[in-house]
Amino acid sequence: MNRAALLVLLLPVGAVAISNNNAIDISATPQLVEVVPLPCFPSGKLSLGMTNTGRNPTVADMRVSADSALTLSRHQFSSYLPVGQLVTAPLEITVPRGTTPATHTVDLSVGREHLKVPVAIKPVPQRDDALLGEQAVASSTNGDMRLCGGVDGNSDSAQWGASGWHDATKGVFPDTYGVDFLQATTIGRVVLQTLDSARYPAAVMGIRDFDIQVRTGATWTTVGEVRGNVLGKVTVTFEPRAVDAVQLVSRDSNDHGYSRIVELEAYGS
Ligand SMILES: [Ca+2]
Repeated sequence: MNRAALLVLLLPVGAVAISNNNAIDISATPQLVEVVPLPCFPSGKLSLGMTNTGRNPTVADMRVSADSALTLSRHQFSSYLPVGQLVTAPLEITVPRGTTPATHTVDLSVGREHLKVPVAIKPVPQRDDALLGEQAVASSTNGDMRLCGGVDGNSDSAQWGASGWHDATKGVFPDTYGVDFLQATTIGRVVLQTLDSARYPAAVMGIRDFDIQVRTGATWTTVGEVRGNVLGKVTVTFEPRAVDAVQLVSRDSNDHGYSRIVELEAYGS
């Protein structure tokens, strides 16, 4: 083979290597993801990463795929990549209620680079709190907040931004927040945890006036009324009964602005 032929063979190989982003490292944290088949249960969170290990900045496209059992919040992660710097993006993985426990895989690829991340579908855990992880229903949800934030099992006001809920109708009441059960569930105690932190005390920012209502068939019944609350945690008890839904009706907050819930819980007794 003469030198000209050798160059013709080598040059395209080099070009292909660059266009396939062979200098991109793929990473994912954690390395094993667990998913609970409940609509508002916090699980299935993965941080996708790309690191440019080449010599020049570039733009890279990560393909994100999985088998049909898994629902992915994104199928692509595209980013400008400076040299030597980890760039990340969140991926949320959910599965429908009733999905059989098993291990699946999320496939990440950039050019010829691949990474497979195992995803373990877990059984639904035993829950004393009948609202935990169930699909929340609200009159409105502020754009900065998550509808699931009030039933995700996290009642830490310090993590308000990631794990709280408030409505989208500032200064307008009532607001409602609750859960529709899939089947009648016995409830006799509801616990409200409203925003209560050193910076934002309940007496300043929390829910002040509220009713607890339960629904049987199409009929809502008020089982508790609280007025003038200044506490972060309020428990409302009533005679246990089988109900189809539970909701909090917020009638005012201490700042007369938003209805803020860090966690709403409901128990049989
Ligand atoms: Ca929460």
